[in-house]
Amino acid sequence: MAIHAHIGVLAFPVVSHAAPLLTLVRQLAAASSSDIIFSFFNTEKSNCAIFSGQEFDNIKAYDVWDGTPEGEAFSGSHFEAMQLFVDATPGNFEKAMKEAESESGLKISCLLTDAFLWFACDMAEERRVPWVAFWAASPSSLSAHMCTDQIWSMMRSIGAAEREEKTLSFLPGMSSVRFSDLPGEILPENSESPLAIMIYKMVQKLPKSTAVVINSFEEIYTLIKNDLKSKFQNFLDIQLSILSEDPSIVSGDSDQECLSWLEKQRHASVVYISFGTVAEAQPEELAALAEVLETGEFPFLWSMRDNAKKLLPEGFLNRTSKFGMIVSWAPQLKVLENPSVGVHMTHGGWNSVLESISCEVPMICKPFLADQRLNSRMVELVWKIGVRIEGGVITKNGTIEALHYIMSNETGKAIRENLNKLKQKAENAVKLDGSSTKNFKALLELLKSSRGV
Ligand code: U2F
Repeated sequence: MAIHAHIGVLAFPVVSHAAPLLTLVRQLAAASSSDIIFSFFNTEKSNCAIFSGQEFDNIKAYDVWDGTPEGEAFSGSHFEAMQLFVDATPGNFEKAMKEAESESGLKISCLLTDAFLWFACDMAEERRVPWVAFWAASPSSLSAHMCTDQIWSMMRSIGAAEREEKTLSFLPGMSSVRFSDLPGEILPENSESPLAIMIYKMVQKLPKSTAVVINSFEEIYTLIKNDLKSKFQNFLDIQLSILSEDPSIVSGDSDQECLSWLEKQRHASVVYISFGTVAEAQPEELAALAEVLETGEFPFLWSMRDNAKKLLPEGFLNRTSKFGMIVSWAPQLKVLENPSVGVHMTHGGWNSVLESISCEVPMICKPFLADQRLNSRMVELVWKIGVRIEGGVITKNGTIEALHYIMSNETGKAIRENLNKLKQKAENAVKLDGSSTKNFKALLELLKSSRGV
């Protein structure tokens, strides 16, 4: 079959952005019967993490420079890595795109990029091709970012003290959300941070995109969705968490070990803890959580980066080894699917929230940054599928209270019923005539109709 379109996919190299983008691309490639090729541009490290050595038909991965000066080994934080990468854009992408065009003999006919990469708007204009932007975080955070100017002007009219409790009732679907729940990048005092600058530039460019794609399902947020639809030429919700059947998900002995351990636990008894790929809890918060797990003998599976383990109380691992397990990376979707998991203690990252919904696991949210406070609010007050840890800080009492709330028959039952209803909606969205399926087909048609030269 003749190839019609060459899609240049530009990823933002953090797991929770690049992995769902690859999931989307894999679904598109599988559905497009070889008339589209995808060149996937991402840093080497991120490509290694998300492809895990696998190859997929019609998708070719290209490594772009991550910005680390040649000959230097990078040893900084996530944020420093992000900054180096941002400084290397768009030149690093341009270089790899030329290589892909020359190898395939096909000009890139459409750009499908992480929405953060706002400069793709200019690239697409220069190349006279469509720009499809993929927003990896939650719909409510996109909605809030798109209203940054309005939020600033409201903030000028209220005192700093009022921010804590005052809600964003002037924004559609946000009446339960407080100013203090907003992502830090929206706040005027952070407007000079590199991430805030990047997102603000994106806000200016997104209305020019041919389409904005988001990992979600329309039925979860009608008012916000309608508002977003009015702001963009095309706004497409595609439910990736349910669509994805990632073969890399159980990727090694340690994954298998933790799934086998779960098999031996009682139904809905295990507390699964993960604060995602970026957030770091304070040492005193880790200590409080460890104490609750140990004294209450709660069965737990804790996904914790190696560098955080040294912050645990001395002897904790030995003393809890009969009922707990700590891993540096868990096959999260498989873990949440396991019936022994009773509660998901999460930072409220968007992918984690969606995964908890699709596996019907109640959440205890401990938000840290970005859209996590917003998502936690929606979890607790709008969807009523979990609780936000009191005061947003892990304390002994707050954790015990939240665990009892979820584990108790009455409140836990209501949460599980709400989860079940949402999960049904998510499943309906990916049925043949579901909203997500329709949006997916619309996106596929859009990509197909872009023509290589
Ligand atoms: C940033 O979020 P994170 O990457 O910290 O968190 P998530 O959006 O929840 O994504 C984490 C993904 O990593 C997977 C998990 C999710 O798909 O299943 N994972 C895993 O498989 N095993 C583990 O041990 C731990 C995680 C940001 F901080 C958030 O505020 C945003 O909402 C998010 C999306 O933009 O990106």
